[in-house]
Amino acid sequence: MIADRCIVVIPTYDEVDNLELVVDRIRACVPRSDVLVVDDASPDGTGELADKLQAHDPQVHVLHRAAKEGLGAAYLAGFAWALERGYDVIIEMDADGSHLPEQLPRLLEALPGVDLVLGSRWVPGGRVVNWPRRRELLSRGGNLYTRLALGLPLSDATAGFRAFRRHTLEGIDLATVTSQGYCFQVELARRTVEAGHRVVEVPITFVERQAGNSKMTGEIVREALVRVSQWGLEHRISQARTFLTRSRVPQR
Ligand SMILES: Nc1nc2c(ncn2[C@@H]2O[C@H](COP(=O)(O)OP(=O)(O)OP(=O)(O)O)[C@@H](O)[C@H]2O)c(=O)[nH]1
Ligand SMILES: [Mg+2]
Repeated sequence: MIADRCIVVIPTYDEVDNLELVVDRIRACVPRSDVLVVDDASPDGTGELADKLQAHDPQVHVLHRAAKEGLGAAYLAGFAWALERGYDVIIEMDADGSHLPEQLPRLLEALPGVDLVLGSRWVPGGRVVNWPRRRELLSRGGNLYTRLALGLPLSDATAGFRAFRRHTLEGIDLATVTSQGYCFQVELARRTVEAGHRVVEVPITFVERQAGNSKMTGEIVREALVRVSQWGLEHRISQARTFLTRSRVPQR
């Protein structure tokens, strides 16, 4: 396990005030892990800052993308980069300080014997700090709806602090993943569970960003609502089909 090659993939858009601290903390907390910053041509100079960090540390890498295409597309590009280079463990993490690098070891410790570890706010021991009530309600409500609609046995399917084994990502047809915002996290969690992979949730502390602006938009919420409802309907139809097939009286 300790010999596994790990990489933390961090998508960034306008995170110039957050990136250096988060990268430093990751390198201090899990020195054996590499870091890949996936920047979508941030106008605030985040990409240039990432280049500077890379120049000083051979374990920091940067993937520059031409334009802002959303969290999902950035992660897919980062995963492809990491899989091509043979990493065994691929970790998702935000740049804004909401995910604590100090809790990375906790995620990695839970990985033996499972395929995906989710850092979860909504399991016992998980918590949020300084999050506006409105955001907490949105996250709790969204997760409850997701669980009920999709029958997913997860408390925090929208969480973005996770550790995948490479074979878990290889077992998902990433070319067909099209979600952009939070929904990307739900889509990956759902596909992982459907592929029969083992998922565990470990409690994390999620801290509201102190610098920079949230990229959350109404469109991101709308995308999640529409897609989760669609997948929920498909899930129920397939359950009903299975039930009808099983309950059919055998014909002679
Ligand atoms: N490369 C890239 N990164 C993005 C994009 N949108 C968001 N990000 C990054 O994805 C991470 C999560 O985005 P946030 O803006 O923090 O969104 P959030 O965590 O859902 O919202 P808050 O809780 O309000 O911060 C951050 O590191 C962002 O910089 C994008 O289009 N491209
Ligand atoms: Mg954030």
